[in-house]
Amino acid sequence: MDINTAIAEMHRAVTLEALQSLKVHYLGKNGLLTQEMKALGKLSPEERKERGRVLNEIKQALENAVRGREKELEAQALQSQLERESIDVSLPGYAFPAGGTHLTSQMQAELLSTFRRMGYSVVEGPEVESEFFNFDAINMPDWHPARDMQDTFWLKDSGDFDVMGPEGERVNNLGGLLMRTHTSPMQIRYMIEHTPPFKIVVPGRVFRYEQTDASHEAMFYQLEGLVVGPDIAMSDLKGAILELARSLYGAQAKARFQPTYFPFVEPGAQFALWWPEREKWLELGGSGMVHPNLFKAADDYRQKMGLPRVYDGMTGFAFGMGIERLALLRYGIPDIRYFYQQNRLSFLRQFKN
Ligand code: YSA
Repeated sequence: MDINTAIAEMHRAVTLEALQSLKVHYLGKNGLLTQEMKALGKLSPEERKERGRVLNEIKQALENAVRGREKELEAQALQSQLERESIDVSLPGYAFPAGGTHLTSQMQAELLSTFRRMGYSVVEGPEVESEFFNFDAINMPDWHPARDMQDTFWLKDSGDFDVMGPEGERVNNLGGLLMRTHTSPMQIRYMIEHTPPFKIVVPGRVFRYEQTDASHEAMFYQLEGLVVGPDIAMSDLKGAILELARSLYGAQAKARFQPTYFPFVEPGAQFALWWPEREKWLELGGSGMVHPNLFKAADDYRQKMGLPRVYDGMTGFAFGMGIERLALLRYGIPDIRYFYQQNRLSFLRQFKN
């Protein structure tokens, strides 16, 4: 074994693993130096003493060489790790995409805040509705031709639902289940559970089984309004819609009512708002004075549930409008299908708030 060769090899080791195997090769249990140490026993005492001293010096020198190289390699490893993991704080960061409020939600929030200012409460109702609330209770029994005006998604095999009274007796049959075709069923739901006077608006999704086109979606949002009290008149309805027009389009805005038919109001009127800036009328929805049959339906239901009748002598107005329709007209959007079906971010981002 040549000590100079051994030390030179150790200095040339480029990794800690290579150095470790050299250490084993020379100093390990069966290493070259260890073998020479073991051979000492065969020498005479004189020779053993001298050879032993030399071998110890060699051992010392090899161990020093291993330790020295180990330190160098460890320092190198640390250095390259630091270089690898260093962070350049001056590099530009990543911009994380932030979401925005959907155009329909923005429109809805604006409408709700207008009505809140006028003292209305905001309530919501179920999207899966019964035939009873969606049609029968609002004066559209199953023979009524007006049912055809709103093609319906029925829930498959939903069966009929019964409502039980306080004594466990069958109070009402709610018919089958469907996706509500408008927000009007909330008129009856609310009247059953509350005592007048009240003013509510009901925002929500509605569903119609119909061919989509530039102004018709199968799923869209409506805003329903209902005001009931002892002396509510048609002029109150006109005042509320005019206030809505002014809040959306400023002091010059106007509202227009034209007679039309909805089973749940008498008289009924469709309404439009005048947009002074563009000088045009925007047809927004339907409205009218609550039909006496709705008050009767609500009171009959209450009575069956053991609640007092509270709608005798009451009058009220109601209205319903399409929320997307308002946004379409306001921004001149050519097709309602941009809102949901195509999910096109380039469209939605134009209305980022
Ligand atoms: C009428 C009188 C009341 O006292 C209360 C409410 C109403 C509104 C009634 N419930 C209703 O749904 N009437 S409607 O079928 O004419 O729809 C109202 C508004 O919803 C429309 O004016 C339109 O703006 C919007 N709309 C209707 N079908 C639509 C639609 N928007 C998008 N896609 C469709 N398929």
